[in-house]
Amino acid sequence: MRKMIKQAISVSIAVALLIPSGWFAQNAGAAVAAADEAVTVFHETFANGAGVAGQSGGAKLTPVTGKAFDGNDDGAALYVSNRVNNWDAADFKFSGLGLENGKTYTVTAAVYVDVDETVPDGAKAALQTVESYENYAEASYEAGKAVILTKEFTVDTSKDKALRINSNADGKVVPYYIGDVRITEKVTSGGGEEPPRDPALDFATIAFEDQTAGGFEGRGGVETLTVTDEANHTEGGSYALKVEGRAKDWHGPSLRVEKYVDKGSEYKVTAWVKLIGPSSSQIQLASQIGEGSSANYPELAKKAVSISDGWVMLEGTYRYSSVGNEYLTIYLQSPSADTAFYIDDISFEKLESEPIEIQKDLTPIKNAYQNDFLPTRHLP
Ligand SMILES: [Ca+2]
Ligand SMILES: [Ca+2]
Repeated sequence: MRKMIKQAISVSIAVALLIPSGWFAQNAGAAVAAADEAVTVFHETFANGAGVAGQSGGAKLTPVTGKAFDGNDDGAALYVSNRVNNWDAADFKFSGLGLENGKTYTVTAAVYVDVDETVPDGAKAALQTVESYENYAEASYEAGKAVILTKEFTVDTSKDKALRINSNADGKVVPYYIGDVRITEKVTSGGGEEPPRDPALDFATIAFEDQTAGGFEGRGGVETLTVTDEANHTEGGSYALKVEGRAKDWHGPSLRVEKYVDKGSEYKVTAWVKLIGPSSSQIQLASQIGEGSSANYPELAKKAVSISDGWVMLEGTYRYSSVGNEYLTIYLQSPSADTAFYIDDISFEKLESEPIEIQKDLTPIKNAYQNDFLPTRHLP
């Protein structure tokens, strides 16, 4: 297996995946997949600023809007300027990307140079992993044109700590835009299909009007959860769930949700909360993915709340690229252990606006576009 991976990498280095700029626009809706099944593990549009991108060398990184180009329909991009050396660039640390050592990923990045820039002969956009400078891909800059850089690579944290999007030496002073960075993971690279999952069940909003806890349990096992008519948020209803007796910041009501999740889909989680005490506190809505040391706890929303606020809505979204070995929860907690509160009208809604990121039976990209690949050099 190890040998096969090494061979695959060698082939990848020898044959850089240079895709004409028009390709991305025509195929913007298709997953860029190098295997039968690819899951997006990181996607940066720069719509909310620089994100996890960090400065390399003396580059200046400036989030911009209104700069639409092929592969960057939303116009939001990161402008990389003030360049003197080819390492004056943007770095994306593996830790910030959420990449794991030993795993194989494919990165695809859309890069653009302004139409009025002077582009020296031989100047090329480039990406690689640093500090090894391996996993190199490049594509010629052309003023006013977008290029798509793509590369499959295996994370080796003994050699590398980040992904760098820069230029070759000939392009060292050319300022450029990065419009979109997507990283996918081959989830079947270990061999064999994952067992099929049942389609997600519909989630009915939990309003506690049936006077049950609706599946909520104390996350710490010591909390007191009581269905009560002391408070209610539901229109025409009477009941809410009272949460008290917490002893730790992470204690609170928790609900298993894996049977409501289609793997790879994005969900909107909404919970209404009413503070009981102390007079002000903070309440967080989060999700737990998996159990034990490998669990993740993405925060979905948090708010500072006062008793006088009455009912307050916490809402956030999360894409379940992993179903945590069939253990997923949504839960509420508070950094102060003495916080007590009511919850009501909890909903868990699949968002249909985004494509499902897991696509099976895709033609491998190197086959689908084999006539579009050009031979290229890679740096030693
Ligand atoms: Ca963008
Ligand atoms: Ca209610």
